Amino acid sequence: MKEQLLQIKADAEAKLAAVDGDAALEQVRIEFLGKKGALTAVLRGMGKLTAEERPVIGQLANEIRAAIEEEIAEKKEALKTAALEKRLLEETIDVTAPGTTFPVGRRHPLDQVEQTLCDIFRSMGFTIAEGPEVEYDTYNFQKLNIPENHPARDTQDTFYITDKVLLRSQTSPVQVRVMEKQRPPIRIISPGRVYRSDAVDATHSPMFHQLEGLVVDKGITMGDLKGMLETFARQMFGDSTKLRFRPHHFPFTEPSAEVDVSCFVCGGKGCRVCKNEGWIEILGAGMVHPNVLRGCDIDPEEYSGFAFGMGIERIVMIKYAIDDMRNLYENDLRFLSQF
Ligand code: 2U9
Repeated sequence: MKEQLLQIKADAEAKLAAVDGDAALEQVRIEFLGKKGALTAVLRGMGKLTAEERPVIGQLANEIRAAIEEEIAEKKEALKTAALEKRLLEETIDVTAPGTTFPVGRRHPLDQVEQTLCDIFRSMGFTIAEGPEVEYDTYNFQKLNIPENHPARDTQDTFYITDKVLLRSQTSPVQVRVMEKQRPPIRIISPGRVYRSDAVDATHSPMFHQLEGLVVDKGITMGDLKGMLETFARQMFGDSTKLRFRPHHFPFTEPSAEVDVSCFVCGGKGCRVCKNEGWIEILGAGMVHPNVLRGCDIDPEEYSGFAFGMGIERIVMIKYAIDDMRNLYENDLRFLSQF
């Protein structure tokens, strides 16, 4: 019987060594220690033993039971540790790996330049005025000295909502509205979207942005206009920028001029940016026409004023040497992320 017990122990140890999971372990426990298990079967035969043999075998059986129980407990612990180790290996987090980066947006170049322009004019005491993009024909044309059938209506042809209501072709009606409501001194700029029925190409778009300015007060002269524009141009394009005024005609200003800046890339020698001219046209300007002042109930004998206007797209294209305006509207991030 002793041999039988030792054999059971050896069998149990061999089977335990091969166990690879909790279910298999439980199988081994039932097989050796369970009610119908090997050890119980042996102990049932103890009745046949002599009185001297019984306590000896009994003790050995108890020792073997205890030993197998301990080995099962150890195996259980080992399985738990192995499972944890496996999980730790599988679920490793590399804290040094680069994280997920989220792209950060930025302002559109048109908006950046508009903000810069506004900052410069604000620093010279201008306030910003805004008005409707859907305008009356009267404010967009009539009050700007452009009567019906005037040829300027052709170059500023726009989109009509009705006979009398249209999409503004310039931001000038904003200034007219201010002049009607406010008495001089007036010193405003009006940035915003304008519309013209132009076909799309590298330098035209049916919607673009303008920034216009207006100063009305007693004794305002063309000298004030020149000085103010020079201060503006030097802040925008650099301290050594020179200005050139060429005579021009606008219905709403008299006299009128187109204004060029000396090329900020080559300084006037001629290069790709200024198309070998040395000069770059940036805006139009002039003294507010007496008819326009009168139309807003401001006496041109008492007051005078100057006005100017520029296309913001044009300024952006000059500043960044962009040769096709369509880049500014296509929202291609490969283009926009360069600014
Ligand atoms: C009032 C009186 C006069 C605004 C002016 C220009 C000259 C001008 C163009 C620049 C390029 C339009 O975007 S563009 O095509 N503008 O040349 N604008 S003077 O004159 C005004 C405005 C308001 C009451």
